[in-house]
Amino acid sequence: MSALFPALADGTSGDVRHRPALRFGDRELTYGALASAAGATAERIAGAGRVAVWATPTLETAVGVVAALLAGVPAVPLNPRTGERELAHIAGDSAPRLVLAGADDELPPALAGLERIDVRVAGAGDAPVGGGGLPAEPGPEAPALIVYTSGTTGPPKGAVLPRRAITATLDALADAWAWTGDDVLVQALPLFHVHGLILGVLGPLRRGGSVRHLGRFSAEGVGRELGTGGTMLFGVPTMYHRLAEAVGGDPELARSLSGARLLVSGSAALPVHDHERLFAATGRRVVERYGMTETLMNTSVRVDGEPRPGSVGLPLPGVELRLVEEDGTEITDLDGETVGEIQVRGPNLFTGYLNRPDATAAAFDGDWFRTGDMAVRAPDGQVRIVGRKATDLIKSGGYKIGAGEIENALLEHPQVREAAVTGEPDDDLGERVVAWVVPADPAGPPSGDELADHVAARLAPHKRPRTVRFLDALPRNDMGKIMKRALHG
Ligand code: MCA
Ligand code: AMP
Repeated sequence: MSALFPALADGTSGDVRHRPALRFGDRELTYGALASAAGATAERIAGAGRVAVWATPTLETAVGVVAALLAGVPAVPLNPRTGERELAHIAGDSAPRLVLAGADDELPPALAGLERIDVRVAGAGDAPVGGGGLPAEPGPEAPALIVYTSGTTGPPKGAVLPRRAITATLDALADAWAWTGDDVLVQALPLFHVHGLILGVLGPLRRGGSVRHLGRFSAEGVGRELGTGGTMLFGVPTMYHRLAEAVGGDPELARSLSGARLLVSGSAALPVHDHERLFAATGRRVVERYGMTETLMNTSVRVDGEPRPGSVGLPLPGVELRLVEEDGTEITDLDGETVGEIQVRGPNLFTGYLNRPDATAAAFDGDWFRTGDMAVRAPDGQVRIVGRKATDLIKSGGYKIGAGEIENALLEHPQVREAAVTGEPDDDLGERVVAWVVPADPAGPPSGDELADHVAARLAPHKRPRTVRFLDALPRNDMGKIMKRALHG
């Protein structure tokens, strides 16, 4: 009955029904129980315009999102750590009718006006999904998820992801990775972004396999789950860096990683040093894939391909990719040297930013989406990302963070006169957020911790500056524009 999740329909009968679908910590749902729990919630929300999902790393979030997809209701996953200002923006912009949450979750005032539906999974039987009470599933162009993502300036924008983008990307990855219902995915990613939610939860469910979510990342948890039946691991480079740090002194972890069928990294570049340390300790190569919230997955190293550290592989089936010069001409020479911006088109793309036709138009060159990522292509077509067009976008721990939104938050602090935000290389996070601040009173600047708390409370903890540097004045050019390149430690 579900074009997105064939196994859920099969879950109402036969063997599939008793197969594990989701496991978070020690709580598990079989396909039968998932069909029943998600079907019950789907019936309650069918017809609602749009629903927010309080996206804690729990069974309830996974069930809530599956329910919304079964009901044909677009879901907006919310980071439960989002600060008041950003949450008010997202709630106002996406205007959900309802919010799905776990029964024990406490919701913040910004969501007080919404009807709340508690997602129930405990005691779910394994009755057939949606006993006739659900509307027909919407078509492939219907919006499935709205995922908020940062730009260089202003508040985050909601990327509208249609159902066909989700099925296209998951099926292309299945082809590249020989991903089947026999796979048991291990992950510890947040469930309010594409990586953890679409690849990491909807992916296994579309294949009829299972996911084990750790709740929070730890090398020990990864070792335990891969050592007891997990076949695949998805993570951001920070997680692989932490595994590389731990694996040298932990033969058990090395054994677990060696035994996995596939280790996949994405959301940011995995440094070659970490690739090599993991290879030396486990004999396994981490496979990189490259995507974006707006495009879902564009390229990947294939499981049957030749692994090449530093490369994000080949365009996935159905994805067209080109490199374009500054003046818009396409680079046709695959020489491994000429750098151009990656542009993509295909069924994996979003339909646009919610309420932002201006930003949507600016993101496209005809029907090609401008990624802002700079890359070279080898003669065999392999893509190597070398940087980003915008220096005002920071990738920290795999999270995309716009410098502008942090600068605006800092400027709201009474003791801040001027502020500029940059990213600096960080072994663990890839990049770390650095704030350059001119205090209102040079004799009594605020503390770095106070400014970090200020940003964390308004935006989100992962956007807080990890380093704060005080200056008498920011370097500016003749036009008065801040010269960020002149700022460095
Ligand atoms: C610290 N904390 C604070 C403050 N300082 N809370 C409030 N105020 C403060 N001043 C809290 C945090 O909330 C958290 O709580 C704890 O301290 C540690 O936070 P943090 O330092 O941020 O964690 P970390 O150790 O740096 O986290 C590393 C991480 C994380 C686990 C790798 O960065 C992560 O989960 N990254 C995944 C990002 C991701 O999924 N990106 C995909 C985007 P507590 O300890 O209680 O937790 S999608 C995408 O990019 C595309 C599509 C793609 O290609 O995938
Ligand atoms: P987001 O906006 O959070 O979806 O992040 C998308 C961005 O993450 C892309 O535009 C890239 O800059 C970056 N990214 C994702 N995967 C990779 C990868 N494997 N290597 C390098 N950068 C990546």
